[in-house]
Amino acid sequence: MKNKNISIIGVPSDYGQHRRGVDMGPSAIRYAGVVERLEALGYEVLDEGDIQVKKGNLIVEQNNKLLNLNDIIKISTELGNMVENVLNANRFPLVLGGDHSIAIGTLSGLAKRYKNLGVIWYDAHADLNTPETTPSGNIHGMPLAVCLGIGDDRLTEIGGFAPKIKPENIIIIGARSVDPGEKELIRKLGIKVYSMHEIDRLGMTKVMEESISYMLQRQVDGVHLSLDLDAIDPLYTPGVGTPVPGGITYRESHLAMEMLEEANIITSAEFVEVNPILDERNKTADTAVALMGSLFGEKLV
Ligand code: 5AB
Ligand code: MN
Ligand code: MN
Ligand code: MN
Repeated sequence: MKNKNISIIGVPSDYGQHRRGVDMGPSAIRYAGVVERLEALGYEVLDEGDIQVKKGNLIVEQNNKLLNLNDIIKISTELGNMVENVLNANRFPLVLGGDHSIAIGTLSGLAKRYKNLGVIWYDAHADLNTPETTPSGNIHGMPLAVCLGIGDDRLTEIGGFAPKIKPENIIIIGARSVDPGEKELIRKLGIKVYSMHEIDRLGMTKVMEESISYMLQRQVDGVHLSLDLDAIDPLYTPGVGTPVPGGITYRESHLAMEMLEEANIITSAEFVEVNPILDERNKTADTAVALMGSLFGEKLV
């Protein structure tokens, strides 16, 4: 039975990376009509508002391997609590970013409820860096590693326990910019990845069929969709901080969302990295909301 009650949580944080403006992502997505779109599909949508994020000058220190660590700890802790409350109210958490570092908070809340959580990481990147491997010091390149319990303790222990997820319960879809340390971790942990190569070769239909059966085989008790808008080709989503050419198309992404909806496996979702300052007339937020439409059951005909 599908959860017809959705709670929207905005996380206006740009602390996980260098490019300002991604803190306005939740506003851009609201402006693109997320509430109306989901209500039209028969959902009861409650906008819980935004997590408190302090605004000010970002610290840009040289040789810092964990930029804005303290702010990210604070935001993640609050977001984790919020997600936990939403789950306790039997509502579907729909988190709007903000840069991808916010996934640390989302997953810390989800992991309190789901002990065998599946995660679909839809992204051009693997987000598996650590303070040792990061080329940038940006924490938005680390959240998947953090949730696996790999990295700085102050991040991995958010919520009071680690790890939040198991490597065999993760599927990365859309990868095409993966750092050497991340590749090593993928191999070592046996994380399942459908890179652009597999998407080209198998087609999105097969990729999603396999992904869905993989999750069912793993007997997960929930599946979280963490969707970084940079998974999609920058042609359709130019408003992201780290665009990589050669991405997933608009239609392939809709197909992926439609197949997840048909399989009825998604129990929470987050849409991240929408930066309206870098965007063209809110195109990226519009794409995010259109994809949410498909994820929540919109039909073309
Ligand atoms: B995103 C890079 N791997 O660690 C790094 O957008 C990019 O959340 C990370 O996927 C991109 O800085 C993080 C080079
Ligand atoms: Mn990315
Ligand atoms: Mn990401
Ligand atoms: Mn990015």
